[in-house]
Amino acid sequence: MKSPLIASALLFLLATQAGAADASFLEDWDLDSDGAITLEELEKFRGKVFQTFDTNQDGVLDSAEYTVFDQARADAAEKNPSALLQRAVHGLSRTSTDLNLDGQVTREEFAQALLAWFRTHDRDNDGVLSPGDF
Ligand SMILES: [Ca+2]
Ligand SMILES: [Ca+2]
Repeated sequence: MKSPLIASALLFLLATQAGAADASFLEDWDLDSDGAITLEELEKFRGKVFQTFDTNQDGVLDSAEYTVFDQARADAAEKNPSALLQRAVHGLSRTSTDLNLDGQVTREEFAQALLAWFRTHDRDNDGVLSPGDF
């Protein structure tokens, strides 16, 4: 009688780790909620993305892991339709981040792509993404 219960508890834990935990921090990457994103906030966001979505912790986001990340960004943008989140849905798609097109996004690729994305949107080049930038 015990094992089905344990199995469902495990499934619940796995589902929670893979899914529900993700979207909230995507809404929170403007850590001090002032409507602007600094490079420092971007770096923290980057670290959290890898920690959260690299579920097998091998240092790359593979196709399945990236699909979860895509879905989490879309969900977050739906819940909180800020201009920044809308930009992040498309701007951080794997076609932008998988720079060598091998189907996997490494930490380095993600860092480069995120920085490029930041620079593209930081129109006045002050190192801060503020509402005037997008
Ligand atoms: Ca991985
Ligand atoms: Ca790659």
